[in-house]
Amino acid sequence: MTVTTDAPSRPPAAPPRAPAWASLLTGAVAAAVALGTSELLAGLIGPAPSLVLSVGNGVVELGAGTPVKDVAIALFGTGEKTALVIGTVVLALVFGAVLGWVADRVSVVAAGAGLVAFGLLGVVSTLASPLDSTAWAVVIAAAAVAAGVAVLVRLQARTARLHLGGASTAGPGEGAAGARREFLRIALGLAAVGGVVGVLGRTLNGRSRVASVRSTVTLPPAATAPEVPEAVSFEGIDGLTPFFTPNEDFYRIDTALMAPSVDVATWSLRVHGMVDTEVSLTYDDLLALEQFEADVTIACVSNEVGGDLIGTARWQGVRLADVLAMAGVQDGADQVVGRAVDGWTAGFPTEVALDGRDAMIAVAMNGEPLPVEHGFPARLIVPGLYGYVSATKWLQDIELTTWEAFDGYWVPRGWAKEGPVKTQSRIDVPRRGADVQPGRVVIAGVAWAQHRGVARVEVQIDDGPWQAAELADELNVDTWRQWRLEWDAAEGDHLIRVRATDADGMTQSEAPVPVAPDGAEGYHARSIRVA
Ligand SMILES: Nc1nc2c(c(=O)[nH]1)N[C@H]1C(S)=C(S)[C@@H](COP(=O)(O)O)O[C@H]1N2
Ligand SMILES: [Mo]
Repeated sequence: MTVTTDAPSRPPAAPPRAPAWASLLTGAVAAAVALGTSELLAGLIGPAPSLVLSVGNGVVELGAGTPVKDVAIALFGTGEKTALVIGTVVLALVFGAVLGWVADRVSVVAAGAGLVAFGLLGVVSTLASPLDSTAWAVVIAAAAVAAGVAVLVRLQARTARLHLGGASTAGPGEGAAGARREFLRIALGLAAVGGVVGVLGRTLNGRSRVASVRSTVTLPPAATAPEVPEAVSFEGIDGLTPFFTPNEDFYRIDTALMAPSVDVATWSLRVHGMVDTEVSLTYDDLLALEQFEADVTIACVSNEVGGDLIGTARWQGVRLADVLAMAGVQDGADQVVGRAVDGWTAGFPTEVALDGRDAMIAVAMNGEPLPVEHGFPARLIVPGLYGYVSATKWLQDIELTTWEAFDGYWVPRGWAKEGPVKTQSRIDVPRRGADVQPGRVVIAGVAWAQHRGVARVEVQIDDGPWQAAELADELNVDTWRQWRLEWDAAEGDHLIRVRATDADGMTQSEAPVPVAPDGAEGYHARSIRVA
């Protein structure tokens, strides 16, 4: 039996359809060019919303608003941000592919409308963001959609020829192959242009500019700098968390998909609300005020038992109390609200700012101007409180108000209004899955009870008694303490548990409690096999 590929006798039917793969590829390439265009324009214009970031931000905003409170904050770790951006790009390409199919099977107009809708989604997503200029968002989305539509129309015209190629002069096989090769060359070429232009846009964007300004900042010397005795750290315990967390390893949590780029030339910090005189400080003003340094361990309320959303840094800055005194806090102003350039807010009791603890407007972290991700040019650090109620990064505004008059960003989203850090302890070594040999084994980790201080850490192995661990020296009540215990390990499976007691005599509670609404509770445990 012979199979004919092109029956000459068949009557001419509806216009030939492009193969599905070509339709899908056409749409995906159109989407890639649109995304690339938007990234490039956003990069050229400066800190302006690209389609990817706007749509991604919309997703973040939706996520933050859901009743799934436990996941909400956890979503904003650095890794998840990359995942979110990649996810947005992949979804956009898939959506584009569908539009390519629509263009060939339904109508090009319908497909074009789909691209316009995606652009509109980007614009709508920027509406809620005070950082993004809506005008620029419209310009960028319009240009991106136009580029996408142009590519879609031009490539789509070629997908028809792909089919015609089969009936052309040189014989069925060769004509089709030639047309296919040419189509692929153009489509993939355009996709590559979209990708290159997109990456270029990303590198051009404002963040690299703020980073270069940041590198020219000279920090003023601090009037007071604490001594750090060596005995705050144990020597030679491989895997034990270092006392100071290097900036590059410091956890990052925030709702910003891209860290805001703040131009220190135009930035100022405003102190207002229930004050006698409004104060406005430029970056230079802030650096000219008396500087001090403080070592503080900050933690995220969404840190799970045993988690690593916690770190210790040497912060430099101005006492918050000094700046509040310049403004003159009025009676009844019992809440301090920090507001970031992107509109994020956090509020805490005024009392906490004035009770003598090292609450500060920080400008430096571990001897460097604040890294962009950690709030450049200025942020709040309040020892003893979780970050979500206190540690406003990219700070631009401090408002004195009443406790009832305002709720910070996370409060209406289901998190507690007050966020004192809970006493916790963590096992660092032996590491999970480590191969432990019988004999002398060092168990070690860190414990924290900010602004109260850690008084005791105890370790339990299997059903044995709670044994007192050795504590490294305390630097101050606002920093964590390392602890260790030597153990003569016997072969077999073991469970190690740890618990800390703060200087008020309160031992952390054993019953597990989830992170929402005000921080996890429970003992960190690790099971290990000794063999
Ligand atoms: N502007 C802004 N500041 C913010 C946040 C945010 O989402 N936006 N998140 C807060 C939270 S929840 C925490 S735990 C700390 C984390 O600070 P880090 O990223 O420097 O570790 O920043 C706080 N400051
Ligand atoms: Mo947090």
